[in-house]
Amino acid sequence: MKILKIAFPFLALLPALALTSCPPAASTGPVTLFSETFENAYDIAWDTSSALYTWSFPPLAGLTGGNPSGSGSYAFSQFNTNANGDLYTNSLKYFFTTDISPTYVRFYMRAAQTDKEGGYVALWGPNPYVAATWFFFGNNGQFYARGSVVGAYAADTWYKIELKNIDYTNHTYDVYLDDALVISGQTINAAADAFGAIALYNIDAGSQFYYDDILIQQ
Ligand SMILES: [Ca+2]
Repeated sequence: MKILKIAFPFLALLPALALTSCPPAASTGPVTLFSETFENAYDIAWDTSSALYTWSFPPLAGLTGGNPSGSGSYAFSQFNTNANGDLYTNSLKYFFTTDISPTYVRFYMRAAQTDKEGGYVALWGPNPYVAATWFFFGNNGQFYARGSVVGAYAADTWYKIELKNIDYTNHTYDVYLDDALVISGQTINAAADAFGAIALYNIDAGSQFYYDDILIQQ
């Protein structure tokens, strides 16, 4: 009887032990690989070595219009005072600790004008960091995603841009503007089978673009 009394409580624990010893169920939610809200200046350690831009964090309250930024009280402003020809190598950039293969990228953008090129969000492939794909505002009032027109844009208006279904086998993704699918199967540079860095930059002198809530998930 003594043995039974001792054994029974132990046996009663077996189902719990069996459950905890199982491998965890596969996660069904997205995993955030990168997030920048600009709520306290920079959330992450960007490479800010370039001296070609004026960078600031203006309150969102003074930046109305369009699809409101995702959250928070501050945005990021990139103003270019230099002559044309600023290169993406002089951008605000961040090199991922390890190469990433996200399936979803989201950011909010606002242009202060429609006649200047800039507001780039570029994703580079792994080292040597070939440009994999990029989004920007053209100097003709049109959005672009790696050479494809996304649509017309207005000044002083926030837009929500999403890259979905990023496919590293076929090197394609879908572009959403304010929750509407605008380009299906946009291409990524075939040499890039992952992303090694992200860069924000302008091209034209006197251009100002606002960014907020950059999110990269897998
Ligand atoms: Ca913010």
